[in-house]
Amino acid sequence: MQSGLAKVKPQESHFNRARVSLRQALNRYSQFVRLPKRGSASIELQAAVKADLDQISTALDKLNHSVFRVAVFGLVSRGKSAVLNALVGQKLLQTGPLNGVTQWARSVYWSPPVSGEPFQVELIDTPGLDEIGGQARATLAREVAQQADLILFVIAGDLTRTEYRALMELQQAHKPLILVFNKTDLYPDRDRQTIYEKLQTLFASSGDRYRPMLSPDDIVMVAADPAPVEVRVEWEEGRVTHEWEAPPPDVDELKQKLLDILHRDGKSLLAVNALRQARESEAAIATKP
Ligand SMILES: Nc1nc2c(ncn2[C@@H]2O[C@H](COP(=O)(O)OP(=O)(O)OP(=O)(O)O)[C@@H](O)[C@H]2O)c(=O)[nH]1
Ligand SMILES: [Mg+2]
Repeated sequence: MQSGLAKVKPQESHFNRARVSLRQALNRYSQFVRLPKRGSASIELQAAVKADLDQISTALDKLNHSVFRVAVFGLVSRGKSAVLNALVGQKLLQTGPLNGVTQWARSVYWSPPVSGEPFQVELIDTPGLDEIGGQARATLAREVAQQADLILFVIAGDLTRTEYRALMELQQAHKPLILVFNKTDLYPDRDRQTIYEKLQTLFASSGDRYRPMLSPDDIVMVAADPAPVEVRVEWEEGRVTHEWEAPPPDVDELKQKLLDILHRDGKSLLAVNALRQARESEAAIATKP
């Protein structure tokens, strides 16, 4: 006999359990904030707990609104901002040939067409990892990576040693990671393929704990802002001119990859990350006297 209950997908059940758990954590600790004790020390303590509670509340809001965060990292001028512009289909973020165009983390929003699941995707742009001072760079990268549900790492050719190290650091956030090989328009087909194959080989042996745990499937090739090409224009009267034309962005492979991940794992990833954040906030509350 068929059960009258609708079958709940595992993704949904993780998601719902995460919501219940976050709501319970909020109730548990908000009583503490609502019933203030006397004395200035306890007022300070309550203020500190309130900040942790706000983080749990933000995590719950993010779950309730299915906001999926994608953060982009890479060295200066690899085309991080251009990749995000190409995904949203608008030039919202400033791009340019000088190093260090992006100086602060900034978000743009993308509503991708995922059947049945109205995800809102927050795309977080960041400054080049080699742009701002050492400690500040590391702290910002760690904070943004912690808040993200997925990380894009943009390169524009062979992986440099600095990029390799940065990838290793980002891996510590334990988030799914896509390696985006941008500016492919600048390479002849054969060179582009050679670089791609080298990257695939580098990540094929991910069993080695000193190598980033990326699968070759997680490497995509894009041209977010292809350089203008000279085109020959033949006019009706027989006149021929040469003009420069910018080809449209090509980020289809990346878009498809993101849509697949959202569809397959989006809700589970949201749930896992919200719970992780709540656990960190609860641990922070527990350390307060
Ligand atoms: N040829 C080519 N140029 C690109 C491509 N994507 C970006 N660029 C150019 O590369 C330069 C840097 O692009 P940005 O998007 O500003 O790079 P970024 O990584 O955000 O740079 P910072 O914010 O300075 O770290 C710009 O002049 C872009 O037009 C591409 O696919 N092909
Ligand atoms: Mg930028």
